[in-house]
Amino acid sequence: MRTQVAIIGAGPSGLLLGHLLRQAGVDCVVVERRSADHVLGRIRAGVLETVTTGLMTELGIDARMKAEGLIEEGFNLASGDHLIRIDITALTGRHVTVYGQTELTRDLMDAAPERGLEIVYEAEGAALHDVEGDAPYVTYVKDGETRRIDCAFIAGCDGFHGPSRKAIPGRAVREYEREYPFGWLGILADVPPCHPELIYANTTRGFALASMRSATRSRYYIQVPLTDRVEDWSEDRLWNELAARFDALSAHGVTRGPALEMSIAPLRSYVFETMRHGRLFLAGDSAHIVPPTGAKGLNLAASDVAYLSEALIAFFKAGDEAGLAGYQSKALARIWKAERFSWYLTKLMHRFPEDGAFEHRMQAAELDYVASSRAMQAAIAENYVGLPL
Ligand code: FAS
Ligand code: PHB
Repeated sequence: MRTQVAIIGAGPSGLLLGHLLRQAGVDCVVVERRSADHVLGRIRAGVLETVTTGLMTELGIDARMKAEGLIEEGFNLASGDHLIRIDITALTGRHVTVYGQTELTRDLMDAAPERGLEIVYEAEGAALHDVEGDAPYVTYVKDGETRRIDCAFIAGCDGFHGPSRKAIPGRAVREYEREYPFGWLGILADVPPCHPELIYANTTRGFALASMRSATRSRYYIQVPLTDRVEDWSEDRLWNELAARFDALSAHGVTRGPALEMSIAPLRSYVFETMRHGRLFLAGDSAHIVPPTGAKGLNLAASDVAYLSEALIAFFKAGDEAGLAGYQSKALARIWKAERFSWYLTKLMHRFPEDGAFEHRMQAAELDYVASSRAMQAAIAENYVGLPL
């Protein structure tokens, strides 16, 4: 088959890009390795910046998000036994929306058929060809048959473990990485949140995050050593740990209940700066990873897609190549600022194995300064709600 843009990956990046291109009349096809149910089964991000919600509104696929999403006008950092509320609306005039990535992905998937967005699920072995030429193509295997998509451009939206980065020759690659010496153990449960807003806590027992998906569904995380496996944690052990970290801090205390999901995610900062190579463009986790402390991962994917869709549409509609030429530098400017913010909050809020009493005092002093400084709170707030495009 032939199309204008072949998109690899049906996560938020690939689906948002596909819908934006189709809405502008640009032909595209999304090729996804997994089934739709598998993609929806991954529990990931929970906080959406207005950049992300704005794309859903631009697409007219925002009805459920507006009905079910929670508008959050502040969030909390906790040092020891007290909360520091960051009043993001008073400080920035903006807000964030709590609406799970799973639900956003579901909305985008559900809207695909009526909008003519073709998604090929369970497409195995996607491979990229001739990305340095003028006639790139993608091959994959579906139901035992090898298929080919000839296109003008390939969008690598295939996440951190996908094939797109590997299609770029080593001579062209610039990448930066930092791995953190701990992971996040997460639990999703149908229990009311312990607090009306998110709490990021730096406790003597380690970092913990109290988040939510709705007034009846909570999402919690605690920092765990990299050697921990999810099998090492019974639900009771995790609820006990969460109660120890949040009961004294939160308005309602931790409510326990059966886990809908429990998983451990590693933390890393990663930027693959070669976001364009020939006719291949990378967007989302295929090009960058942030520690989830700043709630930036999904939102960075959205800003990449906002830039890339605009550039591709200008090319196909007006023959204008300026956006494509400027995509990488424009996306990287926002990516690196989000990487900095996520790294800053991760260093501030986690207990690093190599740290001692002095480093813990530095964290306490920084949080004490945040508590006393409107300027610092404003700096944190404007990064948390998302820097302008
Ligand atoms: P995704 O990884 O979501 O999607 C890539 C898609 O490409 C997947 O569906 C994959 O199956 C597909 N794919 C891969 N290889 C392929 C191939 N060969 N052929 C075809 N398709 C292929 N962000 C936050 O803000 N908060 C969080 O709490 C948070 N938690 C996270 C936990 C985990 C375990 C992970 C991995 C990420 C987390 N993130 C979080 C970040 C996450 O939300 C990403 O930023 C977001 O999913 C980015 O979306 P995509 O770029 O679409 O990548
Ligand atoms: C979540 O609800 O999953 C969540 C919220 C904020 C973060 C990370 C994860 O920073």
